[in-house]
Amino acid sequence: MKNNYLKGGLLLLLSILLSLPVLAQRRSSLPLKHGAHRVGIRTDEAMNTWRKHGLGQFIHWGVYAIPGGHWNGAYYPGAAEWIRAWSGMPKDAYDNLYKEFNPVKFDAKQWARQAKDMGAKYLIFTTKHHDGFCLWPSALTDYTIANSPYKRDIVKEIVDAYTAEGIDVILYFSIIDWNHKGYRSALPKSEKDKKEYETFLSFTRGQLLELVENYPTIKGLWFDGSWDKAWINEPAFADELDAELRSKIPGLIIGSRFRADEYGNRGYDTNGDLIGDYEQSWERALPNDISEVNGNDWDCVMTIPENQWGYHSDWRGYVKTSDDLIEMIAKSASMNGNFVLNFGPDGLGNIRPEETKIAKEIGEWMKINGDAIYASAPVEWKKQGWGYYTQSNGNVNLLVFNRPINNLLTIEIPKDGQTPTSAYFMQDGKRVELKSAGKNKFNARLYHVEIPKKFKSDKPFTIVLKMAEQTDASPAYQQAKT
Ligand code: FHN
Repeated sequence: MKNNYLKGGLLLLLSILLSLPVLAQRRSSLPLKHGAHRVGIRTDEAMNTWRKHGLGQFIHWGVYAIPGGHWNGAYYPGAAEWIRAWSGMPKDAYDNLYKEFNPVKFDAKQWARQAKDMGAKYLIFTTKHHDGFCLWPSALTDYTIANSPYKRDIVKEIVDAYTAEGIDVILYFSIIDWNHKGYRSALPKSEKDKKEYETFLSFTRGQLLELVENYPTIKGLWFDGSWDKAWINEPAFADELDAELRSKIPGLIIGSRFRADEYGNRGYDTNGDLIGDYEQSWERALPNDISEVNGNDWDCVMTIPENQWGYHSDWRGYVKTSDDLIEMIAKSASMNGNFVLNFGPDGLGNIRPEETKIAKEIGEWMKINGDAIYASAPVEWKKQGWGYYTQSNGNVNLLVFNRPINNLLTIEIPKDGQTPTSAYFMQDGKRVELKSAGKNKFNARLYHVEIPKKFKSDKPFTIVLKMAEQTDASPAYQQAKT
């Protein structure tokens, strides 16, 4: 098969390289009951599909979108979805907001179309944030969409609309629930406290079972708010629930933020192994280098302003541009991660114009350059200042963000690496000159790809390197010669 050698060879090398740091960073090998149940990445179909997504959309939506970061004319400087925790807003007023939640402009199909146009392959959707308000008609509490003027099952509409567009859905669920009487943040102290917390645990289990049973097409659960001492102190409960949820949907994906081991270690267990299917700690930050991901699958969840997830009508500070975000998408892909961009629709169900503009610009770029992102894998060549490498379809992609003044993209290939044979622009297939530039003192082979002077682009662009093919006949031919 075409370029199978490059693909197979590099993937094999990659899987060896990716498994090494995991082993290297193991701290101990204590027998743990509730630690990681697997060392190394999951290689089943569901996870292989997730790994290829490249780009996802996050949506934070709930009653916090009504105040949109303001109360009684005062500006809340924190993340809008946390406004209930602010002394400037009475809790009662917040807890009654659901009586006004009537997002008449909400159109799940339109949101899904926009996400598809942006190039998102999966969605993470908040079913319940820390305030406890449920966007599905949970039978276990009255604090749900069913008791708002809107009434409709928003989670169902979202799951159906996105699934129909071919976008996988993962449901976000906050363990923290400020609305439930039994919820505790600190360790329950008295017997009464403990009993109440038990009601909370069984409520949490019941709600999660509702989600997997009501929406069986979902691909995963994305947990948040799992840092409370009370929750960390329940490793057996969380571990059993984890298994129970997985038994309901084959292939269900659960990241590293759900549970802790019996020593209270979250994310990575006491032995240093990742708990869950992928690393979930890359929030509003990207690794600098692939060595920082420890060979694990990972995704990065990112806000457009510095730290606003839910709708805040007044974004202050630096707001990322589509160029900033596109670079993050490329950087994530170059380190084998998915990039997930957050949207915070307003209280009526409108996606704000700034987000729509960004979605459009990202989508335009992904339409041209998406082959370098989706289903791509990292390339173990030395990083260069002009941008990022990925490999896909047997080719190596050069994602150019910083065009050099001399128009020469330098490539350094390790002495036993594959040889590039030609180069062309991904956008139109036009050939670009590829020249050998000798070797450096480490014996790495140098190449220059020359960007034509007349080529103009105000967006990052991709140059594809065709690699020398190893045909099935070559080994036999070589044997015949000797
Ligand atoms: O507290 C939340 C925050 O509001 C937001 O939902 C993010 C998304 O990853 N998670 C928590 C902070 O880690």
